[in-house]
Amino acid sequence: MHQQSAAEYLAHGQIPFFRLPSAPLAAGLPDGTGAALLGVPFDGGTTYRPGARLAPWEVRRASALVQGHHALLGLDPFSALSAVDAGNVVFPPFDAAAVRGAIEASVAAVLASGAVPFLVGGDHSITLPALRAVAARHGPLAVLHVDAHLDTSGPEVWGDAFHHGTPLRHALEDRLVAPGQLHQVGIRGPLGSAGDVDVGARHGARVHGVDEVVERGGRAVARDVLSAVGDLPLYLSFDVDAVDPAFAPGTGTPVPGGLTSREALLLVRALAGVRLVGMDVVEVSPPFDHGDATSTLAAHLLFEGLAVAALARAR
Ligand SMILES: [Mn+2]
Repeated sequence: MHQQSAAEYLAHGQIPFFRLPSAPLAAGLPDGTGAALLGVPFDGGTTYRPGARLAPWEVRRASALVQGHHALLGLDPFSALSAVDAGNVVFPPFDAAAVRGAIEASVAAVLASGAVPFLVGGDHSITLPALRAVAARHGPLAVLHVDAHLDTSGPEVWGDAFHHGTPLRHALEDRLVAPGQLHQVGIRGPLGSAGDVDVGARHGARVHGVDEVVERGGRAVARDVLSAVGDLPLYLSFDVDAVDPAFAPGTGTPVPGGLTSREALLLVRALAGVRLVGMDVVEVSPPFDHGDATSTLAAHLLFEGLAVAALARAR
C-alpha cells in the first residue's frame, strides 16, 4: 500500500487523503492496514461559526500535495503504515446522539482491524466518541489536547451536555483518561469564569498555556508530555484553533495569540517515541479559510502524526 503517483491521482480525479488507496470502512480494511484516515463531516456541535462538516473534502484536496518521505524523521509513514483513506463516517447530520454512535462504531471497527484511526473532523464534539472507542480498546488513555480552549464545559452554558466545548469533560468524568494524563497545550484567552479550570484540575490535568510554549518552546513542552506519558497509549486531539488565526483562519471559534503553524508542527513531530493510538484534527472550517492555509496545515499535522505512529509501530 503506497501513495498513488501524482499522474495516477490526476488521471482518475478523485481525492483520497494523501493520494492513498480508497478503502471504504464498510467493506472491511485491507489486511495489514496500519492506519486509516476517516472523515467525520459533522458540525452540529458548534456554538458559533459552522462549516467544519466540509473539512474532510477540503483536507483531502489539500493533502494531495503532501509527499511521502519525512525528511526529518527519515521514513515514509504512508508505506510504513500501509495507510488508507477509509472514507467518511456515515450518519444523519441532525441527530447528534446518532452521530456519536456512528463515530464510536466506526473507530471501533478501525481498531478491531489493527489499524490506528486518524480522524478529520468535524467539530470537536467528534472526539468524545472516538475516545470512547479507543479507551475501550486500549484502556484509560493519556490524552494530548492541543486547543485554544479547555473544552471542559458542562450543560450550564448551552443546556446541552454534548457540544464542541465539552468533550474533555466527559472524557475525564467517564474515566477514559488515565489519572493525571490529560495534557492541554495552547490554552489562552478569556474563560467563562475562574472555576473553568477546576474540572481539569480535579482530575490532575496539566495545562501548558500558549505563553509557556512560546517561552520554553514546543520541544520542551513535548518532552514534558512524553516523560509524563511514558508507555501509556496516547491519543492526540488537535483543535486547529490552537493555532493563531493568522496561520489558521478557517475555524469556528478563533482566538488571537495562538501557536504558529511551525510551533504546531514541531509539537506533533516532537512526540516521536510515544505510543500513538489515535489522532484527530478538528475544527477546520473551510468557508472561513483563506487560500487553503488551514486545510493545508491540517494535512501536515496529520502527516506528522502519521510519522509518529509509524515510528511507534517500528519499535
Ligand atoms: Mn476544541
